[in-house]
Amino acid sequence: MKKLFLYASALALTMALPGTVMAQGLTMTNEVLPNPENEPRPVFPVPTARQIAWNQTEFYGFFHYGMNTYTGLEWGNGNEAETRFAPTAAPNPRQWLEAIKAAGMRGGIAVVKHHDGFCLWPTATTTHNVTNSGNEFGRNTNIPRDFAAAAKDLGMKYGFYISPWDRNSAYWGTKGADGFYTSDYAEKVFLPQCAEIAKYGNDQFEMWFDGATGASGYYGGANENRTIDNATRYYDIPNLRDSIHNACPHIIMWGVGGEARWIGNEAGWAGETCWSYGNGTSGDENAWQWFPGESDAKATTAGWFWHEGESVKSAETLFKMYLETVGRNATLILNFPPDKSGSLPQADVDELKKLGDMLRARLGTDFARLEGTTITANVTRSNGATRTYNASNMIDGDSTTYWAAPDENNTASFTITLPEVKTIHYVALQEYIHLGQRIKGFEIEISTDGTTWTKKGTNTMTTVGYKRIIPLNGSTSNYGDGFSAKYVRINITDSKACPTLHTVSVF
Ligand code: FUL
Repeated sequence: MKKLFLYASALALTMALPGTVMAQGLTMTNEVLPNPENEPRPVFPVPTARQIAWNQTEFYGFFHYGMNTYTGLEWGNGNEAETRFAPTAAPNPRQWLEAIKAAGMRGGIAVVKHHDGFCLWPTATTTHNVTNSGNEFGRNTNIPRDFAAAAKDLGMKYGFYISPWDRNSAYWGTKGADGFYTSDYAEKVFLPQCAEIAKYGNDQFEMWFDGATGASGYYGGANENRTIDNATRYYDIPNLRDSIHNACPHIIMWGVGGEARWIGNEAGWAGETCWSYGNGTSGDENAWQWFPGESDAKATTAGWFWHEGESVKSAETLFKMYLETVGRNATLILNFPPDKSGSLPQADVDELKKLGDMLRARLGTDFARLEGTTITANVTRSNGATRTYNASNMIDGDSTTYWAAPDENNTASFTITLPEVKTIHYVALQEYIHLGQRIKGFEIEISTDGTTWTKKGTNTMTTVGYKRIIPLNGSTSNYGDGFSAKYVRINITDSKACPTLHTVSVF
């Protein structure tokens, strides 16, 4: 009776929907879904909403401060006496954030526990924390509390680096009688620590989830070598990520967390070809998971932590890093280590100000947004019920409106006409990545009269993604004298599907 009923209802469905196919008891349909806005179909993979918001942070600071600042180590062993943490003044995260804000950074990530396990806030999970430190400044330190409060006050995004590898904890890397790793560390230490931190602010934008897999350490006095074979399995990442998202809905879990990737070097550059999926400097055009790149780099000459005698890299060097990361579809997290006083050295603060001035002077005035600038495209998708796909959407300053080509066009060309001849240095493009990263090749031509055109840019103008900034002289290290132009033409020569762009800028 039951069988007969199922058969009858399947038959009814088959007759009701044109193009319906029956296979092994499953009903599949090739019915075309309504698309009143005539939006292009997405090219998968596509980012989550929190990944898009994370990408918009673009350029942010990194602050390595803690026990190592006082021992001179880069990786503490985990057995350092808590009293060695003795700041010479009250640590001042607000000063860190003000300094990077002056450089145009939109947020920061503070280390609150490094591999040595010393916690920079009063925690119930271990005695290896600030409450047992060497002086009053140390005992009153609470970096997550003060960092989150200052960031909110300054209108900046914030996040934390809580090292998963903990060379102090007795629980880290332990195995049960059955020979399998236990979940003790994640349950008794790591997750409770994340929950404690979330009390200082649950709108964190990123958690740095380092992939270190162990080595020798103190481990609660065991003083032995401990390693884990697979960080994703050991930390039970899918479940851990869920728990962390429940506590902090906007967090992108970087690295082993699986939501943003390491760019593959610590020198501040991404590949000119850079997909937001796959791994390493260039990603992989055929990968299946959205995994955008973040480049972590040191702004100073020694380690991640502060060391006597180090100096800060020049604004010009840091600007080059910016162009080779933010300008190549990656984000840039730039490290500035606070010194023993718990503040950034004045030389770092001064260089950050110079960098900010340089960024504003070189990339602060978009000629494409000038009154009187026009833009035309050789192909434009037809309007939807409320959306248009006009070329003018690329210069309206609104990242939610975009230009798109019709489905049949994987190549296209558009021209920006400035109100008058300008000296220009850079062109920036931004894809509407909600619908996936699509562009695979493009050219830039400039002209003063609209008749004679010259090709400009670098040798590898392939991917665009969230943002691509092209130096028209082909150099990321030499600003140069610029080029005179009234017309800028972009030819998209290859794309996975009809291209979409929400912004084009000319600087
Ligand atoms: C690495 C760590 O081992 C370094 O000490 C530093 O924190 C760097 C940013 O990440 O994996």
